[in-house]
Amino acid sequence: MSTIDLDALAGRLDDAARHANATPQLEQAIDLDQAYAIQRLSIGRRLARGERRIGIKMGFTSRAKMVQMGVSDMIWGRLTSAMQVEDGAGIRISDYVHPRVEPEVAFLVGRPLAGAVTAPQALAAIDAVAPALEIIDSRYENFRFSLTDVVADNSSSSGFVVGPWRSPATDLDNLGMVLDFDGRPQAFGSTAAILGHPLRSLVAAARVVAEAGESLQPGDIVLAGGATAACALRPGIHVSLEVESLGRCGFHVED
Ligand code: 0L1
Ligand code: MG
Repeated sequence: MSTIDLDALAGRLDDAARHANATPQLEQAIDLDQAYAIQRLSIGRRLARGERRIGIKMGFTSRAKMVQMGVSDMIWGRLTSAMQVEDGAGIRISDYVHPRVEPEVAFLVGRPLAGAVTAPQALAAIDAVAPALEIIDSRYENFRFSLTDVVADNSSSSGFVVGPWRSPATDLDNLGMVLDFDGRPQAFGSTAAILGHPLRSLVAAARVVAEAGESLQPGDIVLAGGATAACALRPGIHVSLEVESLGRCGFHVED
């Protein structure tokens, strides 16, 4: 039986992300536990370079995303300080392999949360909610990957923008979302597309981090997942998201 060098695979994915160089899909068959181990080791390299872990992202939480990527399971990834883009700031397209953007909702954790929790318990643990954009950038050549490949690659998470924080009492049920490039709508969605209600994603987040022996801590950000299929970014555009009752956030893409 051949041994799989998880740390070497983590290093390969870390290099691909750091230098924006596409890498081939992983050659060896790995299981989901091994994929998450590679993700943890790969993010560990970033933390060793001084980045801070500041939360998690949930992925494949909408039917549109599952259909776009041909999968049926929810996945998650880790957010680090270097991934956060200030609302209104710019990104350089050359820092990414083939970036896409998707409209999301973010939660700000106020009290520790982990394990099997109810939606009211999850709600009681958050301090704020906000409109958010996730920049996803699979490090694999031609955006081709298996479920375990993408999990190992931090579930394609590459950057994110969080808009103004609002009261956690804001009703997140079925809020309209419009993603536009230069004022032209690219995708329309609803918060209801995120597992029926974004709070369900927070409940799932508490469960998956506990399964990994971790927890959500005060100050952590949880990205609830894309409400629409992701849209490819190109140089020179301004990206903006408007979420009903929550407000707006955005960024621009430099050459
Ligand atoms: O929904 C997600 O954020 C998962 C992203 C992974 C697949 C992709 O790169 O589109
Ligand atoms: Mg996402």
